[in-house]
Amino acid sequence: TNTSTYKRGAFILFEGCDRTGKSTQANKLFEYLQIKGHAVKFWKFPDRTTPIGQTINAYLTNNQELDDKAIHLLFSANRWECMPKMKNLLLGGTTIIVDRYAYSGVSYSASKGLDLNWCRCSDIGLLRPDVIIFMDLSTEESEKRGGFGEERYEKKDFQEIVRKTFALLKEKDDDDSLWKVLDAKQSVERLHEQIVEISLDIIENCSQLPLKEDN
Ligand code: Z5A
Ligand code: MG
Repeated sequence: TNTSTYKRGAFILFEGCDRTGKSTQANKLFEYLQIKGHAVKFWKFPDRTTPIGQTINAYLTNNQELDDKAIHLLFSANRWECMPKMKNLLLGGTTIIVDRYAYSGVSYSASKGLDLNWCRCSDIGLLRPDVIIFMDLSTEESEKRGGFGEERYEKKDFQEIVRKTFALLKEKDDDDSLWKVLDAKQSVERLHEQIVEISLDIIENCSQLPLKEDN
C-alpha cells in the first residue's frame, strides 16, 4: 500500500463516572459521523453479548457473586477478546467510538481497594485510544439524573472515590494530553459541538500515525 495516502481510523474513547452522559454523547457522535459519510463503528464495554460479558452482566445486576480480582480480570478479558476485531477495523480505515474501556476497569476495581498497579497489569498491551473524552460531573449532579441505585456500583460514596481514581489515572498518564476533560453539566447540544470538534481533529491527525498499545 501507498503509505502517504493510507488512512487508518481513529479510536475515540468516552470515559467517566456513572450518568455523566457518555452513552448519550457517544451515540450522537456516531450518528453525526455516519451522516457525514465516515466509516464508523460503535463499541461498548462491558460488551455483555459474549459469554464473558454475560457473566459480567450477572455480576453487575447482583445475580452472581465473584471475587473482586476475578471480576476485574473478566472485565479485562472482555476487552482482550475484542482486540483483533477492533484492530482490523482501525487498520481498515474505520473509526471506532468506544463507550468505557480500561480506565473504567482500573478505576472501579481500585476504588474497591484493589492495588492500582495490580489492576493496570491485565490491560497492558491493549490498543491505546487516540483520545479520551472524559465526561466530568460532580456526584451530586449525576445523582439527579435518575436511574441510580439499580446496579452494583451505583452508590454515591463509591462514585465519589471512582471520580478521584479517574483523576489519579489522568495524572499518572505519560501522555495526559490524550485526556480531554469536559464539563458534563453543560447541555447535550453544547457538549456535542465540542466533541465533534475534538473528534474531527483527531480523525485527521491520527490517520497517518501507527496504532499504539497501552502501557
Ligand atoms: N465497569 C467496571 O467495573 N469495569 C470495567 O472494566 C468496565 C465497566 C468497562 C456498567 O457500565 C458498570 O460497569 C459501570 C462501570 C463498570 N458501573 N457502574 N455503575 P455501563 O457503561 O453499562 O453503565 P450504564 O448503565 O451505561 O450507565 P452509565 O454509563 O453510567 O451512564 P452514561 O452513559 O454515562 O450516561 P447516559 O446514559 O448517556 O445518561 C444518563 C442520564 O442522564 C440519561 O437520563 C440522560 O438522558 C441524561 N443526560 C445525558 N446527558 C445529559 C446532559 N448533558 N444534561 C442533562 N442530562 C443528561
Ligand atoms: Mg452508558
